[in-house]
Amino acid sequence: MKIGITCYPTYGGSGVVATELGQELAARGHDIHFISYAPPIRMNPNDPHIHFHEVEVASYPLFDHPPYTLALATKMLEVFESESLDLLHVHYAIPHSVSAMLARSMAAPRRLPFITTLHGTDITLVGSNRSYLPITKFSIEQSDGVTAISGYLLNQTIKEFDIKRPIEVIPNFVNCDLYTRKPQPGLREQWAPNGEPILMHLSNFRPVKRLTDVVEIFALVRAKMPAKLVLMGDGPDRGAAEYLVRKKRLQKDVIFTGKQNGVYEKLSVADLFLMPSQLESFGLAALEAMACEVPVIATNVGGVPEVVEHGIDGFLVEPGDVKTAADYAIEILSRADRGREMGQRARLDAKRKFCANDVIPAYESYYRRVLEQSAAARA
Ligand code: GMT
Repeated sequence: MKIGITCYPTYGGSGVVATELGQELAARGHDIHFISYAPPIRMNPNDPHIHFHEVEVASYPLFDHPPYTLALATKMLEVFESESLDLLHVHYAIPHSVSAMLARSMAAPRRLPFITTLHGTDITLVGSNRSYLPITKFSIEQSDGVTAISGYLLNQTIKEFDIKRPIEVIPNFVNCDLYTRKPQPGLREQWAPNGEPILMHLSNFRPVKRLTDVVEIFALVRAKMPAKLVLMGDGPDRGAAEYLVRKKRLQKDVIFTGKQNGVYEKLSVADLFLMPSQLESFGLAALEAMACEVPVIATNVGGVPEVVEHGIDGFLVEPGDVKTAADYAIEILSRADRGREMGQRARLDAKRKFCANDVIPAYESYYRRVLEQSAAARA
């Protein structure tokens, strides 16, 4: 198939899922055309089945906000025509599904079906905002296919938007061959020279991630035992976290790595992964950690319980309950065998439920179904 994929190319779960999906599909022989304002961060430009089409947004003094949605729709149509795309798959409803809807109208009477994948804040925060709700609801209803990345998100979408159309749950996934415990040589010694256990967090440091709770949890752990904290990623709450680290005099034990590539090699040196988010409709970073045999302490919110099984793959706590999270962390870290055992079970669960080898064929068969339905509707 020839598939156009649109996503946010920046550091964030939906962009990562869209890019990994494109790469997995390319490995299965499909031609993938990413359409966005910049190449997605994890995109492999050397794959002959992967192509990138840049959306150029012309500026003009009159435009306080250059109309990206329109430039994107035009580029989608252009790529459909030049590459004979079979379908468009957009990740994150706002504004991508609106652009796809416009592109499909412009392409008519030729067929350009589009699928929208809902990821989380496009529904739970942004989409339910008064300015965006009607258009998001409309573009979801108008999509030829809609998928949600967890059962939780499916239910939220139905509830918040009163959507009557079918939505398919296709969960996020991880490449289980790539995401395996394969530590980057020398990294553990660099981060924890005296063999201290390593706690890790990976995100876009947005307020929803509660990054300062990660530091609070670590401070409680560090008060009881030697340990190191590695914070991977970057974003708006980095300053607040750095301030808290200084205030608690933890500078020697906390490492800010910034944004990283090849995160599996870094996750693989961790003994524990922390994800104390206010809300997660899935929690992709937790899944990536689990695949690398790292047990997870996360919050019992949104779709997280569909990913992390309490007491098996790690532990779930209520948002803001840093004390219980720290107690669980100490329980895991003070007995190395406990952490290893949980980590191994976490990998087994990640493989059993969320392996790319199983999830990508679910997308392929969904694509085929949508193409058949849209052909039948036109006939
Ligand atoms: O809001 C974010 O944290 C980023 C957002 C995104 O779309 O980039 O993440 C959402 O999608 C991820 C990939 O499907 C999920 O793993 C995250 O749980 C989800 N975030 C939230 O629901 C807050």
